[in-house]
Amino acid sequence: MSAYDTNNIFAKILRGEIPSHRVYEDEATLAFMDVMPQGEGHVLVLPKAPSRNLFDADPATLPALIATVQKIAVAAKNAFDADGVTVFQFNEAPAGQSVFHLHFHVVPRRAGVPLKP
Ligand code: DGP
Repeated sequence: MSAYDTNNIFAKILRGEIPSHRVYEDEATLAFMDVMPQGEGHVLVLPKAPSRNLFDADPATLPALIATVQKIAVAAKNAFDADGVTVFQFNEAPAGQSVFHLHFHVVPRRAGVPLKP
């Protein structure tokens, strides 16, 4: 596995070097809207700690991360009057990861509306 790249796009967003539509932030995590949403209200949730994905993440950072995923899932369900929420996460390119800073996808879902590819 490659080392963490400090110039990945989410590292730049975390440093404020490129814009994002932030919806939540605390000392350990950040959440912002996905620019290529697979559904209305698609949010990305990141730890501020630099980890490429779950394989190199410090376990100590994970409780705060999953707590923010839960906050965003509840808020997104309410904000979009959703019937449910899909949460997913990829590790390494063969598994679908394209940005190499650990993140969770949180997507509000409506009955009968599939995710966009
Ligand atoms: P993945 O690494 O496959 O889990 O997905 C990365 C996601 O990041 C993808 O849904 C698109 C999104 N994305 C890529 N570049 C940017 C960006 O510059 N800003 C935002 N907000 N999202 C991005």
